[in-house]
Amino acid sequence: MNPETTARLDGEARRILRENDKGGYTVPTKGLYPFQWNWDSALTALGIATYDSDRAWQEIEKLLSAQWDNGMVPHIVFWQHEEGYFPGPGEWQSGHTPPTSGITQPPVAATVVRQLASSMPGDHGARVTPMLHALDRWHQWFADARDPEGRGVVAIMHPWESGRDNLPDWDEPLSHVDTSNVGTFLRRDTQMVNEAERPKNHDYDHYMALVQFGRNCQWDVKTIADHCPFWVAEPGMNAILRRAERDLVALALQFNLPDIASRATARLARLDKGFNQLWSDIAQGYVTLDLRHNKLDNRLTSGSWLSLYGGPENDIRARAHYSTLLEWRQKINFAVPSFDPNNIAFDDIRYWRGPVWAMINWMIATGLAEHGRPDLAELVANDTAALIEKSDFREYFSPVTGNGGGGKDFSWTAAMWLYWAS
Ligand code: 9YW
Repeated sequence: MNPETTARLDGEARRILRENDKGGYTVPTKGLYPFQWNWDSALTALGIATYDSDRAWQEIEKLLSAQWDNGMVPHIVFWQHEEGYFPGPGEWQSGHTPPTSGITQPPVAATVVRQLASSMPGDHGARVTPMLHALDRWHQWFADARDPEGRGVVAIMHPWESGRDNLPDWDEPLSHVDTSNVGTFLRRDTQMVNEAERPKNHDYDHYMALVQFGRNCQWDVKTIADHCPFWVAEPGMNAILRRAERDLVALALQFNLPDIASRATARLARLDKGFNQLWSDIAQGYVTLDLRHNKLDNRLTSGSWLSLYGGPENDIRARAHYSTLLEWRQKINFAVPSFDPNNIAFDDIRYWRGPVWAMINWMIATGLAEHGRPDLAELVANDTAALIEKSDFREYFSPVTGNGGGGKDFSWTAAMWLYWAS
């Protein structure tokens, strides 16, 4: 990329992050997502850190300040009132101050804290120590609330919890969710973004039925684990948690917190072992397991590549990942699609049914580089940069045409540009 283009995109990315800054936290994008989202915020901190380290730390501190008493860090924090988003605090009824949603999101924060602490000069002990206590409680919540049987994989109780809303993997597990009582509601997202780029109304009926389920049991984790009709373990969430535990162990040792290090080590051992339950011989990769119906979905998604980000992988399986990744790349023009481009359910522009997401690409590339494949990591980084150059800082991109989709001026796309892809 020529230096003028890089400089122009750097300036644009910083402008977006500043404009999306609400004071202590950054919204994913104005209009469509006007609150603090959990993993958006943590990943955005990586971009902010390239020009303002203090502000980057604040992003994580603000997110963790909304932690629930039971340890969960919620997926959305509604710091201020905004009419334009559905479902808002009135639908979630979390009973929490500040108002929040009732579910969590992939726990990237520990990984981000480790990146920040290692990349910025100085002793971060005073700032990082309280964060590590909060992260330990959150990770413990995953173990207790989302894997009460101790089988070594954590479940999600809602597609939104995975951060990958309308992945085809949820279609079958969601078909068991009764939507007859959801009533009518007004979606706001399709008033702002082309309908063809968003989940369908049928999906939203199911999303709202699960919100209703959670609300009816007051988000009680035992009732959810025992009875929620959607209870699914998927490789993206589990790989991200494994990495987060690994990073928490390293941070706890570095900052001399042996109790946290030993708890995180024990949780990590269980997760590393349990992850194997998501392996599919048919798909030659890690796939979604419907825990309620004990059924593996033998289709690969971008979450499947995150196993390399989650931790060390054996050579045979790692080689299977590399060859499938290259095979996918030959089918489409930009890596890495969020769903298998060979599959009938692939849709290059509909949200998580095909499009490329910059922050997932960063995680995939990180895993590839750590497994001795800097060539593949570079391919993923170059494709990400090419997409941004072609279509600006959109929420996501078509792997076929390179066109952007969803929201514009998106924080985590801007952050990934500044931190990694530029
Ligand atoms: C929701 C904000 C969020 C992301 C998710 C994405 C979408 C909707 O937007 O979710 O309500 O959570 O799928 O990953 O965090 O950008």
